[in-house]
Amino acid sequence: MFHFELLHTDRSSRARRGRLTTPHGVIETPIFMPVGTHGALKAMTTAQVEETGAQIILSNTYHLHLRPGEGLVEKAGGLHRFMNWSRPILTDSGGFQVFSLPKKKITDQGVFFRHEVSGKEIFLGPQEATRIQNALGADIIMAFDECIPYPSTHAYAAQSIQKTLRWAEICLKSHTRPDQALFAIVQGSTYADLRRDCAQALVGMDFPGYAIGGVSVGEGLELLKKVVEDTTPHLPEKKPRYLMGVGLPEDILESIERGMDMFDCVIPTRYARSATLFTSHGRLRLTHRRYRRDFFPVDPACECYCCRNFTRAYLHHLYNANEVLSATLAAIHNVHFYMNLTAQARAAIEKNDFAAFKRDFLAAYLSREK
Ligand code: PRF
Ligand code: ZN
Repeated sequence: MFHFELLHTDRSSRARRGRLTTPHGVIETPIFMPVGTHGALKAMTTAQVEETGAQIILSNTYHLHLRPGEGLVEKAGGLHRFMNWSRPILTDSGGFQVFSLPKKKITDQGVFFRHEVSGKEIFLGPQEATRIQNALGADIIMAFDECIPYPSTHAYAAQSIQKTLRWAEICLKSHTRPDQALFAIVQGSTYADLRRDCAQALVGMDFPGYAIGGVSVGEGLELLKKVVEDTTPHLPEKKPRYLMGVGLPEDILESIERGMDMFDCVIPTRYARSATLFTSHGRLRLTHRRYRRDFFPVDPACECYCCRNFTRAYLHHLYNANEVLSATLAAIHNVHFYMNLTAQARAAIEKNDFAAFKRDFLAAYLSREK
């Protein structure tokens, strides 16, 4: 039911071309997963998400547990049917969302926090996170981990990975659905020895996939690259590798080059709502006056629904008029841009040409900020 095939490794870098088979279909890697925190990609219908070419989307245990509750989602026939998305879904465990809450109490068992709306005390731990994800029914579910802030001391990070490792074992034991793949998460901050220890211990537990967590917490691209380089040598070659919460196009390309297969981030949909659109020649801020009479598409080279049908001047107008359609059209374009980015990366790996592709893409993309 779940199977990863490593099809090819680039000859010019460590980039990999793979294929992940799940109960809801096949995912060609490297892949970017757009984020639908509450069971929806903000401002998009699932038909629009499908048209961008998205192969898998991400949703969140923490948010769906608080509202509407996994019991209701289960009653609706699972998350796929509830949100009318028939392709694969991955749910994050909440191990990042709860740790970013302002008022929480972390113990060896899990995390206590207050319900955002009702004020009720809630507990989330490895057993709870796994039970909730089993009820939601995503194809890939994540272990409950501790994502610590950057910077953290070596001593604190070392203690924390012990907790993440204990929790990973509990997740493995609590997991009841063979039609869902449970991925482990490697933590260890920016310390190479801790990343190695954590990865080796998790690999010993034999998960079907491994994620690198604890990144995109303000460490910057140079340290992100170092964490990936410190961790991947300790991960199995033949299992998928997921870099959590990453990122900008340049972060994704650098990490693909270092052997990562899967990515997720709110950036394409979030930036869409603040008028920032990605193009092959850099980002556009469509609220700028210079687009008032610009009757070109957002990206003349893009084949998305937005670029085929609308102009920069029209989007500029929609943002000025506060029309919700601006968010929809921009999200369609931005998600399509990320899908196209990873599709081009896959094609380049197949041609053993990833390094040149990355160089040329970044040269054009970073050439100007508009
Ligand atoms: N752990 C989990 N989800 C995550 C992360 C993590 O470390 C990150 C990295 N900041 C994003 N999403 N469970
Ligand atoms: Zn477009």
